[in-house]
Formats: sequence, C-alpha cells, structure tokens
Amino acid sequence: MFCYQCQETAKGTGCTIRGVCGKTSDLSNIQDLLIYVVKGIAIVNNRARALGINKKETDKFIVDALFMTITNANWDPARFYDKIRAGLKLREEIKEAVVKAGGSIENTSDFVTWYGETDEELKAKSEAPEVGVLATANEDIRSLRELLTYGLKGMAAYLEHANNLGYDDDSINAFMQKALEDITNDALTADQLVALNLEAGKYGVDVMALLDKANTSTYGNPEITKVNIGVRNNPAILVSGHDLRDLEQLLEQTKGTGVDVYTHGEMLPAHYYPAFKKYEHFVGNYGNAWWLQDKEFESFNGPILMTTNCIVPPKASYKNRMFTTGSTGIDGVKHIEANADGTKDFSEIIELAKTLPAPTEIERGEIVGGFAHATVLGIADKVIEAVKSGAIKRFFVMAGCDGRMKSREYYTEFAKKLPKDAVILTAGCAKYKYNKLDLGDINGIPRVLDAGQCNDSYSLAVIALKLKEAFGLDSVNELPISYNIAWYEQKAVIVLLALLYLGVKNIHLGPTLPGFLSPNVAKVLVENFGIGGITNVEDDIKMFMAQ
Ligand code: SF4
Ligand code: SF3
Repeated sequence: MFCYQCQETAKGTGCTIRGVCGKTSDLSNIQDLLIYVVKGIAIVNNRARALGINKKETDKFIVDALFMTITNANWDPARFYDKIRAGLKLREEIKEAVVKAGGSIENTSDFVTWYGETDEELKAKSEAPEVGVLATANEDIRSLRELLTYGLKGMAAYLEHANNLGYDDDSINAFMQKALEDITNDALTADQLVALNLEAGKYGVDVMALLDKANTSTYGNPEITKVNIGVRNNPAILVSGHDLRDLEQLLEQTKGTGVDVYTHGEMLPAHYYPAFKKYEHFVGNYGNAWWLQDKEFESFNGPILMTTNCIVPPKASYKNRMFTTGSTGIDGVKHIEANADGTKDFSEIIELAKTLPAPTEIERGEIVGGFAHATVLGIADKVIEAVKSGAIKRFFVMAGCDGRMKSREYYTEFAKKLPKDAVILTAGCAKYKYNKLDLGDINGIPRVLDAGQCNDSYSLAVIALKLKEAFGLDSVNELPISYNIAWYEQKAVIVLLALLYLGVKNIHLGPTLPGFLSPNVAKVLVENFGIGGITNVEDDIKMFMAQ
C-alpha cells in the first residue's frame, strides 16, 4: 500500500504498512483499484458523452465510488470488491453502447481493457504496481494528479449530498469525468495539471453552491440557534456524518416512537435549519468531532447511524449498535440501503433503540451556531459598522477539520489567545477545537460564527465576497480577513481549491502541509498563492494581525 491522502499520513510522507487511520494494506489497495477502474469508466464514458448517450447511472456510480474512498468513509472490503465488479460491467456496457451508436474507443490502455471477476483476480490486480499512487514515477506529476484526485473525491461527496436532495449539475459530472481521464494522460505537463487543479476549484465552488441551494431550498436558511449539548432520559439514536436527507428521514420515522435523536460531529449544524426545529424529539448534539467516537459512542448507549465519514474503526463495545448508510460501510456492521426512490427504512435502528438505555450525560449547556451567509448578511449593517468603528479588527476563517493529533491543540490556543477584537468564522468539524470556549461577543456579534458543515465554507466565501462589495474593494484580499485552516481529509482539499479559484491569497494550512505536495508543487502554491503552514500561536497571531 501507499497512501498519503490525509493529514495524518505516516511521517507526513505516506502510510506504507498500515494506515494511521487504521486502514489495512489490503483495504488501501482495493480502494486504489476502485479509483483505477473509475478512471477507465470515465475514459469510455467521455466518448459516450460526446455521442450524447451518457447515462445518469454512470454519473452516480462514479460519484459514489469516489466518495467511498475518502478517508474514514468505508471500511468494508466486500463493498469495494462488489463495486469494482459492478464498475467493470458498467464500463463494458458503455463500450458496447458507444460502438452501437457509431463511435469507437481509441484508448486501449489498461484502464479501459483490464478485466477481472473473482476476488483473487481483483486482489492480485490491486497489488500490481500500475494501480497504486506510486505508479506515477515523477513526484511532481504524481503530486498534481493526486491533488486533483483528492479534490474530485471531495467534490463527489458534496455532489452526492446534493443529488440525494434531487439537485444535480451535469457540468460538474462532465468535469469530473474529463479530469479523471486527464489524470491518466501522460502527455499532460505539470503546468496543464496546475491549470486543471484550478479548474477543479471552479467546480468546487459550483458544487458547494449547488449543495447550499439544495440544503437551503429544502430545509430553509440556517438561523441563529442555541443547541443543547446535554441529554434527556429517553432511549435515543445518534446520527453522524453530513447527509441531511438521511437525518430528515430518521426524524420522520422516529416521530411519536418515544425515541430521541441526537447529532454527533458534522451533523451538529442540522440543528440550525428551520425544517428540523419542528421535531420535538430532535434533542441536541452529543459529544464532539469524529475522532472522539470511541469514547462518545460508548457512553451514548443507543444505536448510531453513520451517514458519511468520518468513521473510526469501531470498538466491540458499540459495534453491534452501529449502522451505516450511503457510501459508508464497516465489515460486520448492518448497512441500510436506499430504495429505488431514495427512501430508507430505519425501523430496525428504531426498534433497537427502544431496547437500550438513554445516553449517559457527558456535558451540559448550549452552543450557538447558524451563521451561514443568509444570517450574516442579515446582520451585515451591524458587522460593517463594527469593522468601520474598529470594534472588529480582523476576521479569521478557521474552517476545516478536526483530528486526533496533539498538535491540533494549537487551534484551541490560537482561539483563546486571539485579540478580543478578532472574530472567528468557522465551518466543518474544526470548530470543536473552540466552540465550547466562552469567547464572548463584540457588540452582540459572537466571536465564533459557525456557518455549518465543511461544505458551508462556501458560506464564508459568499460572506467575504459581499463584504468586499460593501467596502468597495477590488479584491477579497484587501479585506481584514485571515485564513488559518485546519485540514484532515479530502473534502478540505476541494474547499482549498475552491478558495484558490476565488483568488484568496495567503491561506495558512495546518497542522502540517499535505504530504502529497511535492517540494516543487508546494513552491508553486507558495509563490502564486502565498500558501503557508503554521508555526506557533504567538508568532502566528502577530503575523496574521499585521496582514
Ligand atoms: Fe494514511 Fe490517511 Fe491514507 Fe489512512 S487515509 S492510510 S492515515 S494517509
Ligand atoms: Fe470532519 Fe471528517 Fe473533515 Fe466535514 S468529519 S470536516 S474531518
């Protein structure tokens, strides 16, 4: 195996024996093979697209396959074997359809021609040198190809959520498939790959805008909301991940059953949407970010539904009350499939909940969020006034991810030590590093403004663009906004590419720079976009405040 797609990669360079995340070598290899097969599907489907015979089923397959390989999304090898077999079958069908429609497949590479069926054949291929990340010998080309691949994985995740709510955009699917083919093209230069990554940023903005539209049109605009972090004395289900449609269905099906529903991790922002406020049994948020699962799932006592990443390989003490759905999976854990119309039957989870004790209280109180673009723009006058009067000196975009590394305590310290006239704009699970600190407010504006999930980083970009307009500036970089972003998995990669596409400069990334950036690619990002890492809290605050 060789995997360096997340921030926790071994020694900052690559996991080679077993993932720091817990991924085995076999699972890593079979995930790589799925990506390999997806590239072949994209190549033949681009011919089908040119002939106007693209099928929706193919778009969905590619999106789901990419999502399954995101860090901590799917731990079930059997699902990957089945997905690869289905993918190869799909690829052959597309080839046939292209020929039938009078076209031809000129590409005769292994991506398009290799075929396998049995587990043994698939496993053998997954270990072949041409399949893995290291198949690209030139480290700069490899770096740019992987940067793009990870961006596409993030894009796929957001597109799948939008699709689940009935929203789609064919130009995003078309770009993803074109990019997957381009990744296999040895004729592309490093400059062309850099351009392609920036183009991915454009589609990153589009996909987050699409998901924002899907979420807000379906569930309303997030509102300023106090979320309870304590518990009640009823049996309950904990729901985690990012998929709001799954949550909605669970809330509907638990109505009147005496079973409560709590959010965990990235599902917390669901509480900010008006549509979910009508559920009296939607009690609050239990616990923190994904990496504390092994403790918090234990004390929750009831069933847990994982709708997306991040899943930590479960402990035996709660594995038998975990369920997965969507692109997620864990071997030995029940997976709830969607019906053809997208509905899901969660009755088994609800029945199990009734037999289990109520959650054990781990904390009490409330956290405040709901500062997506509509809320912040609704109080724009107040915000602009506070900036003009000097009450707010600087905004810090601290969106992104949380993780288990001790070095992430930096972000808690950073939030605590920021000058009192600075405001944090956050999104994603990064917020758990400081959303329970009492950082106060400035003229009634809280000093931590949580826009929502990681995809709601889009909201932060919209806010920046509107402020730029309001202040009559030429560039977002003239605003008193600094970017100190914590990253972990591949959704953060598409968020980063989207910000670069929007022209945001001087983004600092931590706790470490991505291991997949080769020294030369890192240099391009530093020279053209001012990308930087982090050092220590005191020096960094000084540096940012002087920006
Ligand atoms: Fe290592 Fe991260 Fe890949 Fe897991 S996802 S194997 S921790 S680089
Ligand atoms: Fe978190 Fe995985 Fe990235 Fe959606 S749940 S932000 S780490």
